[in-house]
Amino acid sequence: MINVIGLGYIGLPTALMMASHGIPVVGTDYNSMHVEKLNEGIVTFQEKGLEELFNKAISSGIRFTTEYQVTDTYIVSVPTPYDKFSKKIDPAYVLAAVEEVLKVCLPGSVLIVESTVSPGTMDRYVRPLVKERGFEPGRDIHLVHAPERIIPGNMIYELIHNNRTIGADNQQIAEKVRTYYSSFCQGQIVTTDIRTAEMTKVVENTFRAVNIAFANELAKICRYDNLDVYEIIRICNMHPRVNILQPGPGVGGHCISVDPWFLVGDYPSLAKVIDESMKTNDGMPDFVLNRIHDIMKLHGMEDFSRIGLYGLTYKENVDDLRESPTLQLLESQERHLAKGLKVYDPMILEQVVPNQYFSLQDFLKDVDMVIVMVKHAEILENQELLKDKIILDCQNVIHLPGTYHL
Ligand code: SAJ
Repeated sequence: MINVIGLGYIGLPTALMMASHGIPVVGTDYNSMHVEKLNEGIVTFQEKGLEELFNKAISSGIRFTTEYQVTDTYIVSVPTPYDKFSKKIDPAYVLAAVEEVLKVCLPGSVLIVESTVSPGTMDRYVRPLVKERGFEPGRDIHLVHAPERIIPGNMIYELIHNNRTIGADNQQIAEKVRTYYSSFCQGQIVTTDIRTAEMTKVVENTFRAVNIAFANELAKICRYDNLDVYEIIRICNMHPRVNILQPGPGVGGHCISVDPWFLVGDYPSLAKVIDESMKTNDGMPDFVLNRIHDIMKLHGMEDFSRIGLYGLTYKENVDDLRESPTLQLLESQERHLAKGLKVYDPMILEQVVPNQYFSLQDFLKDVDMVIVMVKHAEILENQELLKDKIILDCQNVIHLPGTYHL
């Protein structure tokens, strides 16, 4: 039986996937309300295909509890926040989970950490903790790092089809862990050592962050000279070896906006391109705020009270708010002692910020200018509703005449 610890965005789909492929699974989470909901049959976040998978896993016998289970295999997928000042990872949740596992696990257990960790975390924090508690890694407990790669919005498909990496201290354990993942994963499963596995995960997200930063920088350069960045990217991408990503109002989510900082934190004098890229991405919400200000001046608008931000989530068609550019923009606005921007997001049904609306119609009634921060399907399908508004489209998805861009 596998005990999956942490039933969030990664742990829950992983647990459900394994359970519905014939592996006995118990899911553990310290949040009792969360566990209660799951036990009542309610999925805790929205994701394409998740509910169906949930029902399948329930009929296969998955259970949810707040208790750690006595067993021989654990998958830890708890959050790994980072310290905004030092840029270093905070492994506290991972270490707390490992401590709890050590209290109940059977001799010779396999402890798989799926949480994204900064390179070296397993050696620097997890291994010493295990030894401190009197366990010998490689004998009493086997440590593994098996980072996930699934993208919110297409998690279920990617869980099945993406290639995966398993980092272990020896091949025998790596092969054992491979059998669990290959129960559902149709991609290639590469085995390597733990430090390499840790580094690959962070490097993958850094690659994307740096490439998004390049697109964002182009947007700034093109704005300065009044050129159409989207047309330039479109033409450049016709070159067989060029593939530029899209500029946007900022980079959110718990991965691309966080993981690259681990490299900056650990290698400050070496990770220069990464450092600048992260600063470029983090500067985008302020760049949007400046654009709003410029457009307000053009239209003689003096305060923010009839300006609305469309979209609160970190990207389209998910209900995930982590590190969202809109939240960053609102924070920045507050720091400048300006307030009043109105906000609406069809995916967010609870109030998370002031001046938040819960119906597109009500929101549009109260604003003259709309900033499209997130390209949710709703706005793509209803763009004619914006036809009398001043529009700043940060996603290049609105085709109405007079629309402003980044
Ligand atoms: N974004 C842009 N321009 C682009 C693409 C994205 O501004 O051209 C923005 C998005 O709007 C969003 C942010 O970047 O705010 C990140 O979104 P994303 O969809 O690129 O990535 P995530 O964070 O949802 O998922 C990433 C994925 N990593 C990579 O693509 C390398 C996913 O595969 C990982 O599993 C996930 O991080 C993770 O958990 O690490």
